[in-house]
Amino acid sequence: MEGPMASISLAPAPAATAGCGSGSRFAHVQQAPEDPIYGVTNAFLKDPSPVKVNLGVGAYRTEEGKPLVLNVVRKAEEQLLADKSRNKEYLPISGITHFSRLSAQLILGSDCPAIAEKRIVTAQCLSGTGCLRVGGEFLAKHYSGPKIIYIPATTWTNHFRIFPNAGMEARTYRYYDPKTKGLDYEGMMEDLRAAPSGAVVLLHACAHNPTGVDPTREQWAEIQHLVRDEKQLLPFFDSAYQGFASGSLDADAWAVRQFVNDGGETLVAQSYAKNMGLYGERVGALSVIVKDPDVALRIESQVNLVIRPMYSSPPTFGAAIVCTILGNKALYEEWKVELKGMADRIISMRHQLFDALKARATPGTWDHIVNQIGMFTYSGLSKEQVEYMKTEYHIHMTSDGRISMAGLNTRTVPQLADAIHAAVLQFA
Ligand code: KET
Repeated sequence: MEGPMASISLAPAPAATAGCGSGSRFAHVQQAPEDPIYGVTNAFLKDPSPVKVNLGVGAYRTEEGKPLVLNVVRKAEEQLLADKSRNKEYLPISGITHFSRLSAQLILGSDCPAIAEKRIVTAQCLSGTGCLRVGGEFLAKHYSGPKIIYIPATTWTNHFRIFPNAGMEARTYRYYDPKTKGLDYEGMMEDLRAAPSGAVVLLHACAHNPTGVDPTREQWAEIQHLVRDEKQLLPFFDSAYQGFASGSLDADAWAVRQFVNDGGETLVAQSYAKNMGLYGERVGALSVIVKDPDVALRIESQVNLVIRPMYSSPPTFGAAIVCTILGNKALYEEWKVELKGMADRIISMRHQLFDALKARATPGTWDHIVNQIGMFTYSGLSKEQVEYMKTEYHIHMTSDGRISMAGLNTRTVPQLADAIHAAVLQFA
């Protein structure tokens, strides 16, 4: 064998020299592929251009291009720091109980029967990703149906790793139709209909990432009928953008509430990364809604048993911020205004980009820029076009053509429009 592998013996090393041989015991480790989203940030950081723009990761930026800490978050932090009775004890395995209750109310509505009837288990987990991971492992260990999760064929790339790592088999259902730049509704229904009865189905609660394409309310009703009545699938909602899609927390929770309020069993992973701007604080809530309060109690014990050997218990500060905001009427109202401000700025970026492309008479149809929902525009630009825009215009985005609209501002819209225009002409 040639190269760095050559010094590795595949035969067991003699006991006396174990661990002290000439080569590394890890020399066989292969370079992992870069994460499709974090990789964009890395390339952006390495780009020396003063006009570089990062439209990769879904993280909100102000009109000045800066990360935003919400005012309500600052106020909550000040209150927490001033409270000298606070300590640094471990939280319970499933986090702050008050946080869990407030989170369940936020996503399901405070009048949700499942909450009143104690048919819900909510655990504070490490942001949306942690909720999906813990939920996935809980299902892999305890779900009585097929341990298969159906994921949209185009989705947040991490879904494809989270569920197999948790022990679930991941399969896909058709979701996005590149021809119409809309929902492949027929394909989705056909694939879910062909799934084994009782399989798990991952649904984006709103503002589907990366496509920005959500089912209509009529389509949701038919999906719900298929999931509940025809196939007895188990819905697992990923809610990473509540409030970010429309600016309304209630409107963006509509689909989740429809499913939970029909009395069927449902899982929900909630993230506070985007809607409270708590990205790095890693705050989220996993809810398992079932039919019976006794079952809920036992599930709680098993969710704890998933968490305890994984990271023992969650961090305190981010969840305390969320509790402070959700538990105080004035702060809660202020948060809703700030959240709407972020959603509105993103929507205005959509219109500015659309107008800028129209003004340049860029070939193609661009209606999807204003029609898609949430943080991203799934532009339809090819890998080559994305690469061209990076080298020629210092615009960084994921290779699937996803544009984080939250990373744009009035100053960078013309630069992006110029780049798209040139890329479209270059690779017509
Ligand atoms: N679900 C979806 C659909 C999602 O887009 C994200 C993050 C998450 C879950 C997880 O977020 P968390 O920070 O764990 O609460 N998406 C953006 C950031 C990332 O890739 O981590 C993104 O797509 O850019």
